[in-house]
Amino acid sequence: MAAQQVQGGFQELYGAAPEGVWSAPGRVNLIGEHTDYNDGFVMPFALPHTTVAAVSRRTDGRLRLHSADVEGGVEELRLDELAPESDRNWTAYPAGVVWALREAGHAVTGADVHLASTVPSGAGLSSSAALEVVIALALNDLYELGLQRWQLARLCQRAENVYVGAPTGIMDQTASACCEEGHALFLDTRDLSQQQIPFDLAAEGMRLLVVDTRVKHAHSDGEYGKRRAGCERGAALLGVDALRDIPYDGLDAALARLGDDEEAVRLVRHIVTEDERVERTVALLRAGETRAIGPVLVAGHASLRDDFRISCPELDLVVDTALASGALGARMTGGGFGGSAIVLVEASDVDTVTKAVEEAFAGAGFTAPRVFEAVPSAGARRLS
Ligand code: GAF
Repeated sequence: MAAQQVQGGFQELYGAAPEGVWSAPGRVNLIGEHTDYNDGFVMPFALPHTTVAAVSRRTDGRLRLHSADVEGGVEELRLDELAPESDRNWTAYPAGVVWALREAGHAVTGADVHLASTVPSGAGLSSSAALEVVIALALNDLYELGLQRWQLARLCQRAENVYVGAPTGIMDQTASACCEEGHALFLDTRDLSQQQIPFDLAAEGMRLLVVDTRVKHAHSDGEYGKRRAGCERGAALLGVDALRDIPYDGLDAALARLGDDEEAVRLVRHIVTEDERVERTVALLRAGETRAIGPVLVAGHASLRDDFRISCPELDLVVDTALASGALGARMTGGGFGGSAIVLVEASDVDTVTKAVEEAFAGAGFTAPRVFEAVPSAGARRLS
């Protein structure tokens, strides 16, 4: 998305040039799903798809919002009237960030905003986090708040949890705020410590495809919250603060303690094995054994499908078809119940695997998927 275009759009709407233009990317998660609200490990990377915001400050306590991607004119909100769960529209995300900044004591007195995005929405690629983070970064710069990237991510998560009312973890906002080009982000969600892991598949003759199934997912729907509550219940039954505290070699003992509580057994098993899969993926990448992460991705999908039960027929079809047509690995990515899958392939197999998935979808009578290559890209930044 070109900065000049968004800058020009701002000028037309508000009659003056913006003070600056910022961008924040969507993400895909390589491995580590639903571990972030269990204090566990995740490993996302930023997409080249971004949300771009042209922004200027205001001093009159008003927030004016406009998106090139949404029908309708400028939305005007009063800062002193912002209230959690009062808004069910897209404006809740940027307004929630302003609310969270002010609630944390930061003197934000208003803003004019014009946005445009190339992050597909409802595809499990964190369009909401991109929208939150671009606003947080812009206001942090313009109001000279001095907040660090991880602090901006926390405030954005608070906006999403409290203002929007979706009980998500910290992965997506941190990915959008902190990822670096050519790297995946190994994030410990307990203390937000981060390691940038070089992840350049092209140099090794591979590609990572994203397959957007076009099945829309939504986090505020009840199933995500039910999984989260179920994990918290599992931790309480096992007497730990979070499921992160169950070591992988203590899993069998923990499951034995849960007895015939089948629901808790399934959720705990997914989280504990998924944390181990993230650590194994990091070790393999560090050892230069990139192709060996394929089976780890496949095991992650099986766990999400069978234990966590958040896959859907379209996601399973992508994974099964990709593997049957020669992919090195594949799994659903993100919150689940639709959205996207990722597929690790040899560069020479991209066309074969893509065609096989498209044909399988047509054969099953599903909406045609959108397939694109994901290249680890830059995190949020100021463009001008
Ligand atoms: C969604 C949430 F927003 C994240 O916090 C994370 O829990 C993810 O689903 C699943 O790993 O993207």
